[in-house]
Amino acid sequence: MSISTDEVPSEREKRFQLPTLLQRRTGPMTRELVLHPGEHGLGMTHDSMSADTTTTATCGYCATGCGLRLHLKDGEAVGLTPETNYPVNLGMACPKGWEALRVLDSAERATQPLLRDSGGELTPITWDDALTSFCEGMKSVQAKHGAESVAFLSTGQIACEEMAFLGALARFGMGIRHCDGNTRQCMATAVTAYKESFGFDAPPYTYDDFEQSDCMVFIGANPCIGHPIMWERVLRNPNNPEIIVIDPRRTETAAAATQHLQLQPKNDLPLLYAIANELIRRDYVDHDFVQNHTHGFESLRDHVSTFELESVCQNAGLSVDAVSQAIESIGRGNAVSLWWTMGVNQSYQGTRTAQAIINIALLTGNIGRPGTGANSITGQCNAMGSRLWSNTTNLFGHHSFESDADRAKVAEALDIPVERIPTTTSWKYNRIIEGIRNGEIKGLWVVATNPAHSWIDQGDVRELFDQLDFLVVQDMYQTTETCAHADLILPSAGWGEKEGTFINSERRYGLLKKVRHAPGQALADFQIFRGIAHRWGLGDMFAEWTSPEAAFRIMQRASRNQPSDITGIDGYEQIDRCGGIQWPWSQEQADGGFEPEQQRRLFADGHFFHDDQRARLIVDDIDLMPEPADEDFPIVLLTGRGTVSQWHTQTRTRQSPLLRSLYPNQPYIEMNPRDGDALGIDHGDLVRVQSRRGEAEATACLTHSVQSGQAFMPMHYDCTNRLTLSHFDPHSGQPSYKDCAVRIVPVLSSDHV
Ligand SMILES: Nc1nc2c(c(=O)[nH]1)N[C@H]1C(S)=C(S)[C@@H](COP(=O)(O)OP(=O)(O)OC[C@H]3O[C@@H](n4cnc5c(=O)[nH]c(N)nc54)[C@H](O)[C@@H]3O)O[C@H]1N2
Ligand SMILES: Nc1nc2c(c(=O)[nH]1)N[C@H]1C(S)=C(S)[C@@H](COP(=O)(O)OP(=O)(O)OC[C@H]3O[C@@H](n4cnc5c(=O)[nH]c(N)nc54)[C@H](O)[C@@H]3O)O[C@H]1N2
Ligand code: SF4
Ligand SMILES: [Mo]
Repeated sequence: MSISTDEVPSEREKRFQLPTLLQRRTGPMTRELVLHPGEHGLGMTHDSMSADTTTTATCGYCATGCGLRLHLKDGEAVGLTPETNYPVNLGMACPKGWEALRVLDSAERATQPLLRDSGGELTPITWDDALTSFCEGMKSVQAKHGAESVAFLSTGQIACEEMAFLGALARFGMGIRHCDGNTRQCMATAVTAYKESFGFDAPPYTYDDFEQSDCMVFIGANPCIGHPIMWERVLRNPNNPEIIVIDPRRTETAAAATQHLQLQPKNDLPLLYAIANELIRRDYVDHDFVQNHTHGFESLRDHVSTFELESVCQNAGLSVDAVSQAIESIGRGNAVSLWWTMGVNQSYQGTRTAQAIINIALLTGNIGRPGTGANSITGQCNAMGSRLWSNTTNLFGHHSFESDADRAKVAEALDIPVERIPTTTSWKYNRIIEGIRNGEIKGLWVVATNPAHSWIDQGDVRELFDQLDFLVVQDMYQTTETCAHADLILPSAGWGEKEGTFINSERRYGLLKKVRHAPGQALADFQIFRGIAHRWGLGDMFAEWTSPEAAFRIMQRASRNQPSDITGIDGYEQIDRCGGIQWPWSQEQADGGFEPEQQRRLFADGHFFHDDQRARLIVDDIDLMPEPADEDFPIVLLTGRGTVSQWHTQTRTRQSPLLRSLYPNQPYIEMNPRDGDALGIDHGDLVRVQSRRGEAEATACLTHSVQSGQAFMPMHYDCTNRLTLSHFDPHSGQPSYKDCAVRIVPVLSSDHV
């Protein structure tokens, strides 16, 4: 097969660029605000534009999944505005969304395949040679070290269809045994917690819940920065809700809340157990719900009875009155929703902490009704897609590799021999890294993630990549920290340059559209996988995977009878017409010509996905922080998101001059003024941050938002993970990025020549 780099839009592509289907949901065009061609961005002049030159697509950054209206000229997007009719964002977008087109035009884009030559230089080659190099390189590693010596690391930032293709190609076709995604760094804890508690990885909520609660609890979540449009939905809540934030920092979200429990880091689990204990003691339990729909109440009650409020508050650095007030708000609320993100997931006891949150929702019957739920907020635009379709730790479509029936079902849906499907799950991310370290993994394929910046405790990660026989990096940009170590770089199209679906945080499939030609010879990941399948000799096996929508139909077949069943979706056109479609939407639900409602939540009937339909109340013992502050390293380092305008390792956001102007371009560390005084550090001073593993230079930012004895560094600068400590949640394998001990010393100007 040859790959055409000069992609002529297919008939169907053209159809999706045409407005007719897409305009049905839009309001009067006079309300449309658009930008002059070439002037997309914030603060530009607005003008009206005719209806037949726009289309909509889902944003490609965070899991909020905002709808963006793209303004086209000759089929190419020249500007964008937030979509007013999309049920997610209702006409709002954050700066990253507004600048989504701008970052596509950059000298850092990977525009042709590059192969490292014998002199160590990355040299341009043709796609034909790149496919040959890829297949010969990987096959020779497998021949020398065994089929299992090749692994891949993927992402929550490519389309579902691409994830599905990669997972099926690698595991069923190429015999790759070990693979994982950056979602391990992000959502693994929520997945494990939900699976154990509910019987399936099923975030139950819909965004309307933000507007329907009368009490909302945010635990380890800073939506003002990480999910600003979700926060806008909170602000639209007409019930004057209690907003309780549990976070060791006084974040933007905490400052806007009605109650802030500013606990000492990693005290969440005892605190949540103490809250559960008090809810039981004060009889705020929904006894009918607990009796009819849960399992494990007695053991939960006995377990939490030992978490007495006074002592827990003392250890957590909280006042009993403040926690008591929060308990009353939760207990008395009619519609209480609990939301968590990385402050919980990225913790060495994250799974049990997430389940302690779920327990509170179940105990108080706050699930399945408007404004309720135990709700994990997802990070990346398609982390939810990765959870269902990446074929890494779960079998295609969230099935089980270990189950004979599941393997047979997936084999039939994909029309492949069942023997092709492995019978065990893959190693987790940290074990793959360990496998490189001890020589078990010799070939690595990295797709749409940048581990040489984002993986915990960088230590020798970059050296490890150099030890590999063959490292392939498939990315939009050729300047990432991981690309610097690649033997082969495969240039990819990005958001806006290809099609497929993303699943947002509330389980909504939204569409990704091709509204730009990718630069140079860059190709959609889907096409790259197709090229590899053919060159590897697997053309017949993947004959049906001709386009993303063809792949979507295969995925639909595999989804049948799963809680995430999507057999009722007619196709991409219906997803577009309906403002996205939340799973499940099964054939059964659609029968009779029904269209999905725009806001649907799970568990309205109190039936969970375990065989007995009951949710599990799960409790466990408390673990201690493995590296607490001590005399040598007296400060606990927290890490996370810094600003709305920075995305992760900044490969994308740094391409926009506007976004760059909205955030500090150099690493900084937030520390308490009292610690600054004690250490002789002023606001703006350069400091050296040292942990037992490495050091970083950063500008000191003295602020009361962090407590004395703690400091905060954003993850967007590659020095941050030189400090972090490799430790993981034992159940989910998720890295615990937000707790390690450091010391901070001033850098004297004489140190710098
Ligand atoms: N602008 C922007 N938005 C993003 C991203 C981005 O890079 N930039 N990334 C996206 C992704 S992939 C993700 S996963 C989400 C993450 O979104 P969030 O999870 O909201 O972001 P973080 O800043 O990583 O962590 C949240 C909070 O956890 C707190 N925390 C640290 N330790 C503890 C603790 O022990 N207990 C408690 N209760 N809290 C603690 C931190 O102080 C921080 O305020 O954001 C998404 N949105
Ligand atoms: N210390 C610390 N470290 C952390 C965290 C933390 O809170 N603290 N958070 C963790 C979390 S939650 C996450 S999600 C990770 C994120 O970590 P990464 O996944 O490493 O970060 P990104 O910068 O999003 O990397 C995505 C890469 O994919 C490329 N890309 C984008 N779109 C496409 C596409 O369509 N195709 C292809 N082929 N490439 C594409 C981008 O250019 C970029 O290089 O970081 C983790 N690391
Ligand atoms: S909130 Fe998230 S999905 Fe919405 S525009 Fe911003 S980055 Fe995109
Ligand atoms: Mo994430």
